[in-house]
Amino acid sequence: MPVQESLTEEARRILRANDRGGFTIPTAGLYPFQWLWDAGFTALGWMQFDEGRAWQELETLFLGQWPNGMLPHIVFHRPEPTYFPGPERWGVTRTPPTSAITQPPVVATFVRWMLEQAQNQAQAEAKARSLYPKMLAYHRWFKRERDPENTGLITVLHPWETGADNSPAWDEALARVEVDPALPPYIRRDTAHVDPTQRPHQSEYDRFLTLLEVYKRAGFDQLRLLRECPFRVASLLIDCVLHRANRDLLWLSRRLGFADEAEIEGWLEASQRGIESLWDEEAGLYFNRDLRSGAAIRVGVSASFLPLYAGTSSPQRALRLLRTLEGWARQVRYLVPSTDPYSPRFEPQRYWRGPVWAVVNYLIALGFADYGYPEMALRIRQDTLKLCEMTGFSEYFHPLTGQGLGGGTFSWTAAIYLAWGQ
Ligand code: 9WN
Repeated sequence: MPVQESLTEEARRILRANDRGGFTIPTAGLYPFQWLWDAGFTALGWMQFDEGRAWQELETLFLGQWPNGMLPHIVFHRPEPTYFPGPERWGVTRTPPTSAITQPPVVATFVRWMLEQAQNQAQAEAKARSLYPKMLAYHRWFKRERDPENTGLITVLHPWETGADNSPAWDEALARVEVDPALPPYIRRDTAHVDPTQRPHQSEYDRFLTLLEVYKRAGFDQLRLLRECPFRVASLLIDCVLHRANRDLLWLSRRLGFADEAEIEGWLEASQRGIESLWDEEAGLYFNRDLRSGAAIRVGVSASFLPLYAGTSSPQRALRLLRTLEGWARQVRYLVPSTDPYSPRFEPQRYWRGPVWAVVNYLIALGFADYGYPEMALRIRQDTLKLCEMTGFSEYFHPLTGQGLGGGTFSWTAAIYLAWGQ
C-alpha cells in the first residue's frame, strides 16, 4: 500500500508545527513537553526529511539525563500550564526540570537505525559516538538500580514508566496503592483537552499522584523504592524494549570501537531468561508480572507480542503468538488492540484498555517480520497507515470503527507514517 503524498506532507507539517526549537512536543495543550519514547519515534520521523533535526531531538532529550544515568520520562524544557503534573509537583530541582521516572528505552535501537539509514554518514557517526556513553550510562542505571539482584527483569515503579498508563494489566497492582490521605489537591488537565471517556479514571489518577509523593518522601532513592514502593511490576514494554536496545547498544559498541561487549552480553543473558520466564503456555502469550505478589498478570495486552521485537522467543513460541493475534483479528477490524479483545476488561475507546497505537504496531510488526511472518507484519502496517488515512494523525484509534481518539496532530503517529511509508 503506497502512502499518500498529501499525507506525507501533512505528517511533516505536524512535526514542524510541534517543534519547539530542538524538541518536539507530542501535541499542543495535552502534552506540551518532551517525552522520552515519543522523542525516539519522533526522531525516526524527522530522519525521513531532516537528519540534523532528528539527531538534535535525541541530543535535547539527553539534556534531561540525571547524573546517575537515569533518563527521565518528561523533560520540562520550559514552563507550560496546560499539563499536570508539571515540574512543581514532581519536585525535581534540576535544570532543566524533569520527572523522576523513566519510560521504554527505545533510544539505542533507534540510534542504530538512524546510523544505518543516514545519508550523511559522517554526521551520523559523530552523533552516535557522542550519544553512546550517555546511552550506556542509562542502561547501566537500569541494571544497577532496577535489577540489582540480576533477576533479568526490571522493576517498574509507576504505570507511566511502562508507557501504557492505565492498561488493565496494572489494575490489581495499582488498586493496592492506598491513596495518600494527605494527597495535595490537584486539578487534572488531560480531561480538559480530551473526552474523559477516552482517558484514565479519577481513581487511577489519585494513585498515579500518590506514587509521586512516595518517591519524594524517599528522596528518589531507587534502591529504597525497590523495597518500599507500593507499585512494583515487571513490564513487557520495558523489558522487551530494553533487551532490543541492549542488542543494539552491543552492535554500536562494536561498530564504534567501544569495549563494553562483555558487560552488555551479561545483561542480555539475564534479560533473555527474564523475558522468557513470562511465557504462558496455556494462553499462548507472554504476561506482565506483579513483583509484589510474584504472580503473572493474566491479561493479554499488545506488549504481550513484544518478545518477538526483543528477539527472545523460540520459533515455537513465535508461532503461538501468531495464532493468538490471528484470533484477536477475528474480534476487531484494526490491529493491534492494546488489550485482548476477548477479555472482559477490553474497552475499545478508553486509552490503553483497547485502542490501537501506531508506535506499538511498528514494534510488533518488526517482531513478526524478524520471525519470518511478513504477512502479519504487512497486515499491521496496512492497518496503521489506513487508520491515519481515514481519520488523521490521532494519538490512538478505535480498533472496531477506526475513529481517531485522544489528542490530534500527534507527533509520534505522524512520525510512524513517515518512517513506515519509506
Ligand atoms: C504520562 C506522551 C505520553 C506517552 C505515554 C502516554 C501518555 C502521559 C499522560 O502520553 O502518558 O506520561 O499524561 O497520559 O500513555 O505513552 O509517552 O505522548
